[in-house]
Amino acid sequence: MYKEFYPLNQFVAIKKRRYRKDGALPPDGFTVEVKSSGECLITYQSVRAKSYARAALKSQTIGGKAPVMRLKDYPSFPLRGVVEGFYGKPYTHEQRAALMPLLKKLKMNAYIYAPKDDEYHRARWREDYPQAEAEKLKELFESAKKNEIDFFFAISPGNDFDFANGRDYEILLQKLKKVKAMGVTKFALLMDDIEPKLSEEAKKSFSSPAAAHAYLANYLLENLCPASPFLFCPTDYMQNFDTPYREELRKTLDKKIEVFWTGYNTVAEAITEEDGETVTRAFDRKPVLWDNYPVNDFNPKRRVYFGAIAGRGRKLHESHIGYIANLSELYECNKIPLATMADYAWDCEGYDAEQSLESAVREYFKGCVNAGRVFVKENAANIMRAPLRRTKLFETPNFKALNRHYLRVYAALITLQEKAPEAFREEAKELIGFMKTECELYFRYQGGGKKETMQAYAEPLNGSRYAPYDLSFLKHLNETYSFETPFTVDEDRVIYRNWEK
Ligand code: LTM
Repeated sequence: MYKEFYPLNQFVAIKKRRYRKDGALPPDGFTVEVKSSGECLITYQSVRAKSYARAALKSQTIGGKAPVMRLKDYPSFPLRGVVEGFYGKPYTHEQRAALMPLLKKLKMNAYIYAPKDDEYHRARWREDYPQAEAEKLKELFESAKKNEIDFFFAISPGNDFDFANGRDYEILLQKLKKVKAMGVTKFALLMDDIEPKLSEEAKKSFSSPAAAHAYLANYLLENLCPASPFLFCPTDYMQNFDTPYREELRKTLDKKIEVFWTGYNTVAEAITEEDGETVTRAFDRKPVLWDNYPVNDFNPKRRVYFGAIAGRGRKLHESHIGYIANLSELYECNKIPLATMADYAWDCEGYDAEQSLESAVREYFKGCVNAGRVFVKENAANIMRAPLRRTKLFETPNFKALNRHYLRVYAALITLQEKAPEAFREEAKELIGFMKTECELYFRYQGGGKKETMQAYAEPLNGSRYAPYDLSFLKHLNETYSFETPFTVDEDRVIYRNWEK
């Protein structure tokens, strides 16, 4: 809840509101004080904090009356937001525009534009955006501003940037200056997922790729936006230990530049306070956590993650200045896990994964909450937390439990097809289709279906772009019948993390 909240059992109609800016409050922090006279004083650290304060007051007001109270709140992480940083089809202009008010509602404050498959962001970074695209970027920036969201434009030139060629520096700077002319003031240089190498010529000027990367980041900061926040994603973005690359950054990267890391692993199973402290020392600054969730551009690619964020330390805010969620290509499906990440980013100490997920489900699946809950449960497993599969129920077999399960899921899917938000129905169509087909297959199996009848299901299920987590039924069928075309059962992602010293 709020960091401080003292409501009295006395309700008053607000007669007069006064606002006062208070720079001494924590970033984006605010207070709301309602007196028994009906006078209300709101203090706020930033413009968006003023909006948060108003929303907090509104949420406490029932029937036009608010409790006499004192309330204080502020976020755990000063920088909280999302990166559109996945491999896959970039969002549409409309989706991005709709994302801004959503971020505001979630009390997030940053959007980082970094779609890996926007050619002008990565593969063709030297080229300017065509007029129509540039117009859209400008509009997007305006919409971010209107919603009090900090817009960071990121560029990924690392695949073929020639560190020995002054012209490449100039091309990059001029390109970013054109983006700056649209009003953008915050930038990011991303050097992730590249081969860190230097040409023979570049080796004459730089002792290592890290030295060249730091030089480029410093050059952009100095020439583009010396007084603005600047983010940098190093090539060594994961792992919780020091590396020669990090040692170089420590020495040469301008201290004003904020650095990303993704946790112990690219997709981090767990991130501890100790990790945060080690990485802070390695970069000689508090990093920004780029949390690769609910992104799903890695194997098993058919999964869509609906579960709550978990396994992130309660005190990571002490060693990080920011918390950024890397979204998935499935714009609409992000909304539930993102809401939990926003809760974590606002209050990592008080975060309750189950409660946060439940309120996200209630908010999103209005009118079909039970069905939404069943669907989310089937797709909640992730690298951080996964329930046991139904394998044992098939081995036993426990048909009573299995029948109950498949009937419940089937009914939920039908409800969702009728009542869930249209954008969700459209985007999750293949996943819902897979789950429904699997239920039908189960009913056939349970009714003594023939092998050929069941085999006919392999083609649609194997061809589906999306699949849920628990495919133990399909595995069981593969093991029971020797199908010509077995059902595809996706492998789990390998867990790297262990707690051995
Ligand atoms: O995580 C980082 C910093 N970079 C890439 C992302 O663009 C990608 O979406 C994720 C997940 O596959 N992995 C990366 O390495």
